[in-house]
Amino acid sequence: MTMESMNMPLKEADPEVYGLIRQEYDRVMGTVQLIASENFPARAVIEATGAPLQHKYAEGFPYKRLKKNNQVREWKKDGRYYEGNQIMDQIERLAIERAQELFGTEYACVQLFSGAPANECVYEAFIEYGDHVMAMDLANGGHLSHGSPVNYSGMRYNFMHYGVVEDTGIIDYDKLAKDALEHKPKMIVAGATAYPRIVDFVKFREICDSVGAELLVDMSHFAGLVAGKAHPTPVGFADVITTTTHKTLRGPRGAVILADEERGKAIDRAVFPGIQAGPHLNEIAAKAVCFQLCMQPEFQEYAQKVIDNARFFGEEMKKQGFKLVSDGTDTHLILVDLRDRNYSGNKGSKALIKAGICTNRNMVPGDPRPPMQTSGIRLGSPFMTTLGFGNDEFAKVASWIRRVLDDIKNDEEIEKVHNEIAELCQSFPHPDFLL
Ligand code: DSN
Repeated sequence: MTMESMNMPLKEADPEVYGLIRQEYDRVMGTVQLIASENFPARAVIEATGAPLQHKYAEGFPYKRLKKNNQVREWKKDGRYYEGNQIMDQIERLAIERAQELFGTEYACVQLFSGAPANECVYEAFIEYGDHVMAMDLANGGHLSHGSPVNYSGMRYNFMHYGVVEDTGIIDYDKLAKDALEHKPKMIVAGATAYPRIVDFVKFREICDSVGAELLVDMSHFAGLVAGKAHPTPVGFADVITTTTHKTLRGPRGAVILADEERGKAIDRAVFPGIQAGPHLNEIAAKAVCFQLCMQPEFQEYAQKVIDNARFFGEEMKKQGFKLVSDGTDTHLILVDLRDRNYSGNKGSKALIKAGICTNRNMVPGDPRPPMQTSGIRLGSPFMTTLGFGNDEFAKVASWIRRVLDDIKNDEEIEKVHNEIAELCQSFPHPDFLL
């Protein structure tokens, strides 16, 4: 490699990687993206993520906590361990202040690399190893970082899991309240990755108060719907909130933690020096851009459209003969129960991707199959809503899914569906941001 190659554009410096990025763009462009946790970011977010801010180390925060009880942030004091962060301080401050304004909280930490470390930092800040915690069961829609035995959270803390009432697919709040009295958790985690209904934050608060537990809401999936005022907010009920920024928020990959000022100090300490080191300032800049875009009126229209599309899509799926967990959705995602078929969610999602429909297999409540097989498929509306899909298109998608899943070995039919999808996708191109 010559020194000149260091100054070449990607296309010339590394045609192999450039070619793969181009191929990924083409893959996404020619198929229907229904993975509920994925989205296409705004152009300005992509630009900020790729901005030349990656040279700088900026351990610490753009403030110091100097006042009484070390709680109030002094923005003018140097809180970094490296010199030369005057501009980075301004970028991070913008991201923090915009996150606080967008969600209406006193405190935000914007340095989190992703959702799982965000949850890790919250546990580190507020509970001790071995403490009792409660969270949604993975098979009922929870997340690995909510105490799965194969995850750090389940290895360090004593988790008890709650689930849904199998018939209704709704969280079993009565059992949760009863189990909480018995388990005496220090913390209860609300929020999930495959729960199609609105979480009742009032009930969670009451249950936490009844046992003196902290309430952590992980709103990674529905944060964009909250930001767009199309979904109730956990602010005012939760003690701490975590969210990723790349799902319904349409921001860069990463996460934030939201809380009140009082809890901020412990969160700061858990993030740095506790768990993370040098923050990624390019991603923080992109988060600032994302929060600004989420405050625009058109983002509220988008968030409502995501929900309207998911609801309509769910009804169409039912018309096509599918059973949905909880019989529908209030949010951006749908969980299809395939237990009435003679194949797994894995087989179903593999047949769908052959036809150009990208989904993920997912456990359903009471699932007899293991996680690599599952008896369900999770579908989401955010990505295709971003690209302009409405009722007509989601009705077509439901009918394509039926044609594929009614006969998953019929390659001729799968090919026909694939061609129809490729034709429709041409009318909904992704903006091509690759230089
Ligand atoms: N949050 C997961 C998902 O919902 O796909 C990934 O960690």
